[in-house]
Amino acid sequence: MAKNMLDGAQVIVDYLIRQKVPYAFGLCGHGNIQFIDALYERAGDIKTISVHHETVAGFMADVYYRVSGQPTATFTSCGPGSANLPIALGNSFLDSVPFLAVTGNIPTSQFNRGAFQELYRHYQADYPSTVRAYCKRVFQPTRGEMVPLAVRQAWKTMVTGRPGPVVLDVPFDVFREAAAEETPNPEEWSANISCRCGADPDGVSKAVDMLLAAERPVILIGQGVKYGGAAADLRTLAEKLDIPVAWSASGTGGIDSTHRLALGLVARNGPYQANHAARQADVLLALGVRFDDRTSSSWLPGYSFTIPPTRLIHVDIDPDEIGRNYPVALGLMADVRTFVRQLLGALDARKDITANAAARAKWLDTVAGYRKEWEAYIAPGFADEGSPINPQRAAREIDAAIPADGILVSDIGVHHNWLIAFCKPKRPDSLIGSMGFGPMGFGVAGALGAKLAAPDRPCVSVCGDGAFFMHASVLGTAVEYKIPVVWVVWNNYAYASIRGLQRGYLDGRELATDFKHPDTGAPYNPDFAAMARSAGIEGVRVDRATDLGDAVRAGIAAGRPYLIDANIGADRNPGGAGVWELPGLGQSQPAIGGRYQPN
Ligand SMILES: Cc1ncc(C[n+]2csc(CCOP(=O)(O)OP(=O)(O)O)c2C)c(N)n1
Ligand SMILES: [Mg+2]
Repeated sequence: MAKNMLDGAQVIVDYLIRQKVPYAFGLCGHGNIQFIDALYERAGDIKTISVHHETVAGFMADVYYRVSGQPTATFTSCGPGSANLPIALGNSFLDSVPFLAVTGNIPTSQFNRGAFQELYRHYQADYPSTVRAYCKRVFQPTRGEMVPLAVRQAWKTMVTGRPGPVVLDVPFDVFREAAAEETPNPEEWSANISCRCGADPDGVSKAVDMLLAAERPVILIGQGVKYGGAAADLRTLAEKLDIPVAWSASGTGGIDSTHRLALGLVARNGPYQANHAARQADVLLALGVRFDDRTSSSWLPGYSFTIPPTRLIHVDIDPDEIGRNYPVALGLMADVRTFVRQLLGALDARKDITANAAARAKWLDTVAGYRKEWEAYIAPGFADEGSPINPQRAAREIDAAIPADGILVSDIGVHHNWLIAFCKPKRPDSLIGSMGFGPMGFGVAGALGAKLAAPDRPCVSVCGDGAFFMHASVLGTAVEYKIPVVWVVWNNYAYASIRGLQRGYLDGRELATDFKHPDTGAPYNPDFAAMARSAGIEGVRVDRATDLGDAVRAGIAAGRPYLIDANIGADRNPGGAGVWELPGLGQSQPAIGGRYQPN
């Protein structure tokens, strides 16, 4: 190599450092040892975290971003190593979270010869086809000199517009080929690009007219409000117009859930006041939310929404999400924060914004009535002292034990449904979950990323027994890198969310959904607390609701990795005011209230 030349791997690592990436998460293989060598050279500037399953690396990178706003990188080898990554890519892609996945591939000189670990039967070195549906974009430089362009374009694509994970697939020889004397300068290529585009000014004024004329307005917030940094402005807007705010699962925490205008989650398991207000709204202002089936009661009119006659104002940075599932009275492509600021500016310019104040006050009273009905409906669950622990009570005990600045990362399963229904998050990152792809393991591993992003804040993972067993390798990673997270294993001896579907829809024909001892038929699971201890982590078992909060507090106070094996009942599902119907499996009914039919 010519003097002063950086090779492909060095260019990528240097570029990451220039983009202030503090961590690279990954797992070795022959396909990426040269990249790891470049990380070795710069160990003082970027820390390498070696995990025990590639998915863990992806989930850590994902949640690191959700907490800090800083994208990081993963590194995986060719063939199976990178084939373990698409679950994490899909998760981040559907939840619009950026990270740069540096994947190794076979040497270009061996393309299409069927070398060890080459996917070649359809096209040479074909990892890009594997991940095309799972990420925002794939780059595959095939000469060293292509690397600087690829890395800067990959980064820019990842962070601009609607963010998402991007794959940089690098053949073995390209890591070591001369690439450039200098890396591209982020100041020139991505740091100064703003995607904070506002909405068309006519659209802003129409939105103001519609909101001021509304008698039963509701604001619905999604993830765009949280990751777009719009929470503070959103609150100002809601207070200024006295409009109640509901959220999708991904929008949870976009407004303090104890705020007087906070309605709650719109979903099957969402409270009466949230679903019942949203479906009666005359104007619904939807901000950075994509109306998936979970948020929209499977799009059945009259449960979560009734659009039309509700007039929908839908604002999103990605116009593909506008008009996907509901007709719009007004659709505006814009960054949510910029749009909310535009609205606030336009409202300041209006002389009188109180025209409908009496109707609005009546609407808030009506909604308060729904809230009372909901609170009476859920009250008994909090008083249950039985063992196994009542799941509603468990959610409340765990939530109450985590300090206001704490971060709860949930996994996927029935425990997640309980948590999003009964936790009271105060900040945008108080309760983190995956709602697009929903891969098991997200919360098991994601909590490690959360703790690295916020070392001074308590980080608790609440995960199913199924998911924890699937990804128990995290215990080792927490020990090796001294990452003091608390795992609460929501142990219900089953893939309970799926068993619940068999019970509810398939006449209880249960198969392949619970964990049983082969001889006794008794519920079976490994002893998770002992498993933690075998890894050098403190582990305790909790069987009673009254002990659960203390266990969580003790785990947080320990300042070391800690595991709580919590024995939690699975015989009930979190009921709410919406539905989730799977086509062909019959009709669902909400647990409270019914279908709304406008006159
Ligand atoms: C990787 C992966 N495999 C399968 C599923 C389908 N799935 C969704 S929830 C669930 C059950 C999870 O069981 P557990 O972790 O014990 O959580 P629980 O529902 O019991 O709270 C399954 C299998 C999934 N989401 N992700
Ligand atoms: Mg379970």
